[in-house]
Amino acid sequence: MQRNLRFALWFAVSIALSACGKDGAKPSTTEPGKPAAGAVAVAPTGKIITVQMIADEKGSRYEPSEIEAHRGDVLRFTLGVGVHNVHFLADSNPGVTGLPEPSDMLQLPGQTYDLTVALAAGKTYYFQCDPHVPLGMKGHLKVD
Ligand SMILES: [Cu+2]
Repeated sequence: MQRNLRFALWFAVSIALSACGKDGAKPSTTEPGKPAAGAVAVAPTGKIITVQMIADEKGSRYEPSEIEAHRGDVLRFTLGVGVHNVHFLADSNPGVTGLPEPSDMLQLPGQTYDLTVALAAGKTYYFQCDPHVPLGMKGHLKVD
């Protein structure tokens, strides 16, 4: 009887431990950023505008955060420090069609995310970093 109880206890603990082991990192299911449905292809201008994504004692931010670009320019978001993304939020860009999909989270220093400007000219668009928008990590893209 005593032996059976001990075995039952061992068995229960083994199951609990093996269950814990399954809680490891799950593979990401997010897909790389791709143009939203309906986005119109634009002729590349060959111009690349680098936007640093930074987190330090001054806070989390884009540098620059106010960007002017032409259709066909490439915004090259480059990770400096931290984990950041770029999201042109539909709620903050009312009435705009063809907003780019949110980028993946950039996690490796030096990692880049290229976004070809395909939004309509003559407007200013809002974008943000989803985890850091409460800390003020947001910016505007003016398309000329
Ligand atoms: Cu961020």
